[in-house]
Amino acid sequence: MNEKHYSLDELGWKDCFKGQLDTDDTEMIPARVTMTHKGHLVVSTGHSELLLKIAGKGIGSLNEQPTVGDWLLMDRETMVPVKVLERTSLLQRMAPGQEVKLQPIAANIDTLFIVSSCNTEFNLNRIERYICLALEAGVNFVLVLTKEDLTEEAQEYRKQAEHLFESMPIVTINGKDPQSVQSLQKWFKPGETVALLGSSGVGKTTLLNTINGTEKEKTGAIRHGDDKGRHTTTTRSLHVMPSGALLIDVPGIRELQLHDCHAGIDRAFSEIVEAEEMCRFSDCSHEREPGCGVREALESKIITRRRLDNYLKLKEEAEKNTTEIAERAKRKAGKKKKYSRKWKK
Ligand SMILES: Nc1nc2c(ncn2[C@@H]2O[C@H](COP(=O)(O)OP(=O)(O)OP(=O)(O)O)[C@@H](O)[C@H]2O)c(=O)[nH]1
Ligand SMILES: [Mg+2]
Ligand SMILES: [Zn+2]
Repeated sequence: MNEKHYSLDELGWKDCFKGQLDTDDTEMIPARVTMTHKGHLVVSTGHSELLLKIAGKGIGSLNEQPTVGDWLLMDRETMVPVKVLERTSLLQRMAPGQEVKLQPIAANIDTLFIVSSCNTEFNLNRIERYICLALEAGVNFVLVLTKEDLTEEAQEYRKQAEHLFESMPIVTINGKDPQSVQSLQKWFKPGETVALLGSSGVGKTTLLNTINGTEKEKTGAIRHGDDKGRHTTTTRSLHVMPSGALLIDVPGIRELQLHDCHAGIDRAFSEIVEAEEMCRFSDCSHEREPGCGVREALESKIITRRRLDNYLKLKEEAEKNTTEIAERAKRKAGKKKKYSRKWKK
């Protein structure tokens, strides 16, 4: 965050958060999580920033694991966080690695920018994952295709993506060009929070810098040959833009594994759900059963094999992850993380 002072409204404070304060919460001050990094959080009250360390036996205990964009209530005297306010939205995924757990990505988001590039990183199945995530979380979403300046085929990429979700706006840009990123301005309303999500190297931080008119945040060249990024950004951070909107940049996502996303998946693949509803048997495997609506829809080209396969894959994955998380929650019931605090400035 910058050194400037902000009002709570400028940090994205809304009536729905205010409405959560009890009359005896007058000793509390709200603060927004502006950065998370390896066991640390930075929160801002608008006037000061505070570094919070997530510690095993720290002071204070929170009802939720906070993430960037969250609003916390802080004890005015001790500046210990006492509560994570109920979120308007939460983007979360299965944490990468062996351990079965959820990882909150960002909270209180109004619009998600799904960032992808006009190169070999572009992948319809992957974009569909982000669409499911956004639909499940109930946030607006926009597909932002970067690096249009490096190809003659930007319009081809756009055309392919147009079939993914009818009402999804698609913007092709050169993220390094201030003129080009102007086309995103309509989503930058004062106090509204926009999150940038996508693979490493697609240009999330570049976009942030261009919109901000600075080179403040570090960016990194992608690899020649396979267009893969080098995981340059390692923190999740929230920035106040010149327009008054708040922009969240996060590290590139290697694998967006979905959890408990059934409603989102069904909405993202509504033509497949409709075809399934035509199957004679409710547990139809769409392989050999008579009266299969899905096979019929495939034959008459109402649905595509790629979409069907991705839908079935995502459904199975969400089912498996939801079950595993529920089992783990049962085992871990009762345990809470502790927080200690230290003034940053
Ligand atoms: N020509 C061109 N280069 C771009 C564009 N967007 C990003 N780049 C370049 O792509 C590389 C990666 O950009 P970053 O902004 O670091 O990508 P990122 O998505 O933040 O990557 P991680 O932090 O690793 O997740 C940098 O060399 C940028 O200069 C674009 O629209 N056009
Ligand atoms: Mg980055
Ligand atoms: Zn069937």
